[in-house]
Amino acid sequence: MVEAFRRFRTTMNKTALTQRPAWKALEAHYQSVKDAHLRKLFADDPKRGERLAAEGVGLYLDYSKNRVTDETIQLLLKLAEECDLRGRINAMFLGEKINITEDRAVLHVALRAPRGQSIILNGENVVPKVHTVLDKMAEFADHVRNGAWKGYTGKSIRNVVNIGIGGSNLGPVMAYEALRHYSMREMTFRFVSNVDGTDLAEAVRDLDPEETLFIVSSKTFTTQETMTNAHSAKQWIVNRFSNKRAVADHFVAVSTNAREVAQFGIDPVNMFGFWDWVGGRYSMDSAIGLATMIAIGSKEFRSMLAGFHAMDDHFRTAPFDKNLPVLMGLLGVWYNNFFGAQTAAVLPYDQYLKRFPAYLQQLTMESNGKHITLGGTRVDYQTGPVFWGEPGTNGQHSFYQLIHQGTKLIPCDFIGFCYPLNPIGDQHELLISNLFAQSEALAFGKTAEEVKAEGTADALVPHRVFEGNRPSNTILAAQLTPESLGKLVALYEHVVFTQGAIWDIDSFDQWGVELGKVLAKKITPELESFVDPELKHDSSTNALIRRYRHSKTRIRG
Ligand code: G6Q
Repeated sequence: MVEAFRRFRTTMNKTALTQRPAWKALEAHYQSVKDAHLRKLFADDPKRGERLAAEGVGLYLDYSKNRVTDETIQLLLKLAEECDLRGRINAMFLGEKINITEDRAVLHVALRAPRGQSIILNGENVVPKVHTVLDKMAEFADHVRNGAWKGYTGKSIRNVVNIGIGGSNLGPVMAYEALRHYSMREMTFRFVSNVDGTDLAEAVRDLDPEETLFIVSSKTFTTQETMTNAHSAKQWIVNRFSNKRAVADHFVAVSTNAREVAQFGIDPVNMFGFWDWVGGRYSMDSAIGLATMIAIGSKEFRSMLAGFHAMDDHFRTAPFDKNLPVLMGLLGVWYNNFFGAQTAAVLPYDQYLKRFPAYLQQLTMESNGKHITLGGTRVDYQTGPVFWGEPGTNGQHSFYQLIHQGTKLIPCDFIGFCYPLNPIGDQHELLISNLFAQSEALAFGKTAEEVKAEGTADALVPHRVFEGNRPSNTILAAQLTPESLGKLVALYEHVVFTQGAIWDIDSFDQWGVELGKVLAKKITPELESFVDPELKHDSSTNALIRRYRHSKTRIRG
């Protein structure tokens, strides 16, 4: 690791972000455009809506409803150059150890590289290894889907339960929900993550153990929540069959830790591997996607990978002014660092994408929620915003009020598909007209004159005015397919990358999750122990522990 830091320090451009000429120019530029209204920007440039758009690998990005001028975009692109975004992209694709605090390469792009491509890491081409695992997954998925894989009593598998948390859960569950339309409907898929016993209990309560397969998904195979749930699931199986040998027929593992997998009782033959250069939140297209592959089949899974790869190529090769992830990443920086926006919303107008915002929360916030630069100093600017969202149109009837008329600026990403997967009457037209209407209303609003002209009583006029000038991107794709999902996820992965490069942070570590884990380990035995003087926390934590013990004892009786 020391070597990684040394190597990095000699190559890094030491100019602090806020001292860069483009940053300073953007600060000055912000003062001149901050009050410009989208109404005027559109009125002055009738072609703006077509001009400020970009298309890549079948995704159409309309970024015209952003509070930018051509000069803003030029300055943001200049900032990207000054921050050597191009160099950082190349470094990632070349397998350099850009995750410097963990001294690791960041090669999720290799997970979707086509057979025959070469990506060299430590002198070895990693692409063949990726395809060996994919082939093994495909063979296994086929066996489960066609009933050839049998449980302990000889019955075929009808239920698959993925046990994993964080990156080993959010990607698989998001992808399963997103691609449910393509999934094998005769089978049931469940995803257990929380150490709260309710999660496992509710997931298995109506399942027949004879027909249930557990996938224990854990890169490390030591994560407390996952291993606790996996051991409870193992007990559920052993209790049912009164024989430990049943474990081998009802459990497979996805991990990098063969030793722990074998110790758990899973035949290492049924372990699907991946590598330390795949970060948890970037792993849904590795073996961590096994549940997804069983659900949709290996052909569709590979088409999802092709979608990822197409976006990787676009990100690597497209000029920055036509590069979707670069443009979106820079626009995010513009609002985060110049307008002071604290949050960003993602609003997919597709019910299948209901877990997409939760997935993006981890991707964006775990990656860019950092306050130390690659050089080891504290940043003097804002980094990653709070990311949140819900599918439309549901959100319209809850939190959109605040986006339209609240006091906070919330840049939004609207996502829509032109062809529905479930055409029922005119419902899709209603859905998409709502999407377009929302971005229009946010941008242009409604003036006091317009409200008055409708005959509104004077006292009500201010309440019914929409100021507008609320920025948004709209991303349109033809249809939600495995391939378009791959493109969409890769788009956001690279948006995160772009922003991390600008903010000069390590988007691939997650030290911020460690402290809580350590403290929880210390507290667990204290909840059961009644030797009060042993409590050595702050007075608040001590009081909470005592309160918990007391209440639990009273309920237990
Ligand atoms: C993601 C993080 C984290 C990780 C989980 C699960 O980037 O590393 O969310 O995925 O902590 O870890 P395991 O897969 O090792 O159980």
